[in-house]
Amino acid sequence: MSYSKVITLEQYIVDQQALYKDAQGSLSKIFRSLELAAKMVNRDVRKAGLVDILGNQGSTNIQGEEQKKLDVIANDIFIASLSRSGEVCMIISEENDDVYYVEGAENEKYIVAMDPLDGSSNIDVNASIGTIFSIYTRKNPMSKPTVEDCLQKGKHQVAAGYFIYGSSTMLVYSTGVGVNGFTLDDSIQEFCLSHPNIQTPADGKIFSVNEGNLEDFPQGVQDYISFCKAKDKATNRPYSARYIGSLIADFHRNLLKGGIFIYPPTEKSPNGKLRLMYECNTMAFLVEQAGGAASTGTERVLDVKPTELHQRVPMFVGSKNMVDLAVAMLNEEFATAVLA
Ligand code: P6P
Repeated sequence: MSYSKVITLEQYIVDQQALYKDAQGSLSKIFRSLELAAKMVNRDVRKAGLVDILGNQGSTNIQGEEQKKLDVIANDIFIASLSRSGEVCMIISEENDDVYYVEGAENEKYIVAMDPLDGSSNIDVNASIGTIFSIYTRKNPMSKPTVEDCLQKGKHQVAAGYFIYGSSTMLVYSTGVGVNGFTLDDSIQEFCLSHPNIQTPADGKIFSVNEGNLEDFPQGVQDYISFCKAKDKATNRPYSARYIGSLIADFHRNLLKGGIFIYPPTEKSPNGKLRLMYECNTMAFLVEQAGGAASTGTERVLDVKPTELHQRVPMFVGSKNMVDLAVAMLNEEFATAVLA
């Protein structure tokens, strides 16, 4: 390896900060706290099979999902590290019913929404999992922090990204000027720039959806899945079905290779399963920065006005042409229904 080409996350952040004359370094401090927490969670994830931290915590979160021990540990680690940054006033977490107000940070302007360990059902089977985060600023930092400050549209994110604890550990993030990927070099414990300026292909040959729920899906979604499976060499079909059951892993693969991920409404989850504030908005921000698209089926994900912290929305996300077609087929079905 030519070490002259190594750019660490720290060096990249400093270089980026130099581009903004009024940069105070606040966002940089938040990223450093995220990086430290991710290294600690990565350490625990890598040894999960060796230490008795597998299995259930015996508690459940607001989603009614059993909390795995690593869920809780990751949540504690990220909250502690973000609180120590001195820049964050509120934290929204999948693992916390209510907003976490950082003590002594009432006048700070940053808000972080996160899923500390997404894909937790895959923890015990050694499949890729990850941490998802979105960062906002408060419009009026001198006012008392409130939940209303948190309920902002995704298009107002100042940064978003994820850590994926997979065959390698990566950070993929954007501050609104493109998407970059950093891979953790365990030998020096540094995230190094490995995927500069990620652009997702406009078309792909992968579709990711849990077909176990097929009968629940709107007819337009069923029609799109049939389209993906139909034989047509001219349009590279049938596409490949790839579904890991871990949003970060499915999203990351499709981001790099091209493809579409769909979590539609189902009987069990009439608004879809994925949470707007710390799953859908994050992926929507990243994918649009990489040239892709993200829709709820009726509107752009980033335009949805949140009404509650753990709100769920359906999501079609990935290669722009694939998302556009899937949404058109869904609305074709809606249009037909309306006209009928
Ligand atoms: P299903 C993991 O629990 C998660 O929130 C996402 O990471 C993943 O994409 C989805 O749920 C999988 O849900 O219903 O297909 O098992």
